[in-house]
Amino acid sequence: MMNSKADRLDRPDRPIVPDIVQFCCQLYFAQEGESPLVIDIMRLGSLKGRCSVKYHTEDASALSGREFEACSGELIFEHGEDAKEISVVINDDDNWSPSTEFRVVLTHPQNCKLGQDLQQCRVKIIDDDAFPGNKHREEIEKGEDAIWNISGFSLFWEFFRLNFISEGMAWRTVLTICFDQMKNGYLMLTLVMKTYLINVVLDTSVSNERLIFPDRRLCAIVIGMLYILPLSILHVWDYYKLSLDVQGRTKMFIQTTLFRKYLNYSEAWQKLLRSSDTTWALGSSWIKLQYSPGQMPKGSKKI
Ligand SMILES: [Ca+2]
Ligand SMILES: [Ca+2]
Repeated sequence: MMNSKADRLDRPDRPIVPDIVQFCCQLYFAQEGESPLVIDIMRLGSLKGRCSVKYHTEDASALSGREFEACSGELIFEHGEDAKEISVVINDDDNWSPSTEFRVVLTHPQNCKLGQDLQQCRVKIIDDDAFPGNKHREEIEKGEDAIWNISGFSLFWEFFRLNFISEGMAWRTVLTICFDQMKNGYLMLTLVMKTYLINVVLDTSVSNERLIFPDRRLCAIVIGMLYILPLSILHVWDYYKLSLDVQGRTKMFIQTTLFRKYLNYSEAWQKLLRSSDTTWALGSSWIKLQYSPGQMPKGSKKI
């Protein structure tokens, strides 16, 4: 049986063994916006004298400045103190995402040592937003029948917004939209050149004053080059666009976020989904995975 705090302080005969400072558990959960998250640190041992540890947060799938605010500092345990707290600000947003996590790490123990297995802990941030956005949250929470009543364009726009703000998608999308206009420009150029070639260059009854160069042959050669040279630029762009892979990244974003969402379901929730449904949802659709809170099995916990 563990001795009381007073017993431990009143036993001078106890051999000098450094106190242990560690987290109370390996995993903490925080709901988006439920801030600050309080993380408990405990000190085990004689509690004699003063000891201290430093702490800091480390990014993982949750990034500081986005899902949470980074923090660091020093915890000083005075004589007899056996508990401290760390407060971490958890941010809230309106963007759907899977659960993300970051780490809090203890370092630099002074007059104590760190617990072997609990010198760092993970913090899992549970997303509280509807897919693909909160604009249609009410209908989405009512279930599949209500979802079908949502305007298709509005739903698409919400998905586009979600996809656009995902990592690396904004500049790729803008670049693709802008540079794809080169094909429209080339089409316009060829239409103008065809008209000019037929109506002016090849029609010898037309006055030479309308030629861009004094010689008709030279005009034809220049027009021919203007047909061919832009094609090489368009080809280079098409080749580079393959590496941007906007379509592939969109699919990957949905598949990875859905899979991570599924892995964070409680056992009761995972039992609700047949493996065939999961495979189908990951491969072609995702609507089945987004259950509303009202559909949660009794006594289960969505994590
Ligand atoms: Ca939120
Ligand atoms: Ca969110």
